[in-house]
Amino acid sequence: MATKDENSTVVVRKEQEERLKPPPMYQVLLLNDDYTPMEFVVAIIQEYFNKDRETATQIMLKVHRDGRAMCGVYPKDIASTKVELVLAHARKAGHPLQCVMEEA
Ligand code: TYC
Repeated sequence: MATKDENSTVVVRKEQEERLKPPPMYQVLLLNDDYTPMEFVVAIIQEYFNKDRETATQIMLKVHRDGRAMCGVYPKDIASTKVELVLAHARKAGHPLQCVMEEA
């Protein structure tokens, strides 16, 4: 078992690491479904993930083929906002498109 001194050292080291560590980043992914039109997904990727039409099309096709693909990597609050904006846009248009975030 660690002594009190060793425990204090462990706590201080962890606090220092947390202060120095860059914040965790989150990848935002789109998931495939059978109903959302391909063209709608391409437009979403262009609008919310700042991709050109060619790149957006490649990402959409990867989702269609593999079931999911990454659209970008962001700090937590930005990733979360993008997920909410994409879901709100898809629901308003009547599409079941799913968008999720995962720690990178
Ligand atoms: N699979 C959809 C279709 O065939 C296209 C699609 C692509 C849907 C990507 C969702 O995230 C998605 N219309």
